[in-house]
Amino acid sequence: MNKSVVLALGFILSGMFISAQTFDKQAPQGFDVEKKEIPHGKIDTVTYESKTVGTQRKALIYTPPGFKKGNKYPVLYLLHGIGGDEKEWFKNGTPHIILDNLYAQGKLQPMIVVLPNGRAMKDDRATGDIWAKDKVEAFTTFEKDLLNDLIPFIEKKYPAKKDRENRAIAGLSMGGGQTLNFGLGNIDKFAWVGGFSSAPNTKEPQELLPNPAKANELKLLWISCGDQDRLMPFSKRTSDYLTENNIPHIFYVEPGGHDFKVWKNDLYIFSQLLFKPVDKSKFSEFIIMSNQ
Ligand code: FER
Repeated sequence: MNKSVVLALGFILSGMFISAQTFDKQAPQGFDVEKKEIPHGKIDTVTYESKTVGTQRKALIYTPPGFKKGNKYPVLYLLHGIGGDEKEWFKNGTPHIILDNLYAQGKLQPMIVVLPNGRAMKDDRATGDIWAKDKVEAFTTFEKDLLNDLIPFIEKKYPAKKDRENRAIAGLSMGGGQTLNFGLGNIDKFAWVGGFSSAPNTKEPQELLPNPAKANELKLLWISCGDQDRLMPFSKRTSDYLTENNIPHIFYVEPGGHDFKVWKNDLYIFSQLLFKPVDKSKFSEFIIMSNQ
């Protein structure tokens, strides 16, 4: 074979290899184990002024290995659950380790990940009665804080791409409900939406998406849940409504309950799809990995 044929073949094969459409069905063993020898991203804590709440609020930011202020990056907003705060993902989900490992394998589009505190109230700690009415309502208030305070802060302070196609939102449980409510309610702001084990705060499908065809403007609509999770009905009713209305989406049902084993796996799979070309005809291949 001459040199140009070899080069062309190599190019085609590597393209197949790194394509967004080759995906793991579940995270392999060791995906969340820290590897000293690979490049690491960086976690920072930032404080921003919230006009919505009237306080200074905190968020964690993960910037990828090789991060350069001179480049521009897409941004993923990754939300926590009812018992958590801005540190919940970091402490229990180790996104920095999962994503470092994926970067080392060339499996991610470089992105900034923002871990906000989704309980938008003056005392936003996950202490006392986390089920109290005002604390649960603060998860609704967070929509304003996110859109009007946090996103503008991030886009001013970090080298972020600012268009909807470079903005993703995902979250677990209460944060999954927030993701679907805020993401589908603001399709002009987010093109990538991922609800992991979404909680009862998820709006009813007809309220979530009164004009279902609008969701065709999304690059990716992801709904996932553990097959043993008692909150499954909130994911299933949403997916069913989308299916009835012919809206392409991923409904990823995995073995497991309502815990970080599931959410770490979700982050592993979901993050690899972000900010890459999408083939919606492949979405059905994600359905049901459970009961094997
Ligand atoms: C509920 C059950 C679960 C609920 C919220 C949750 C507000 C959230 C769980 C989580 O975030 O892990 O009835 O109502």
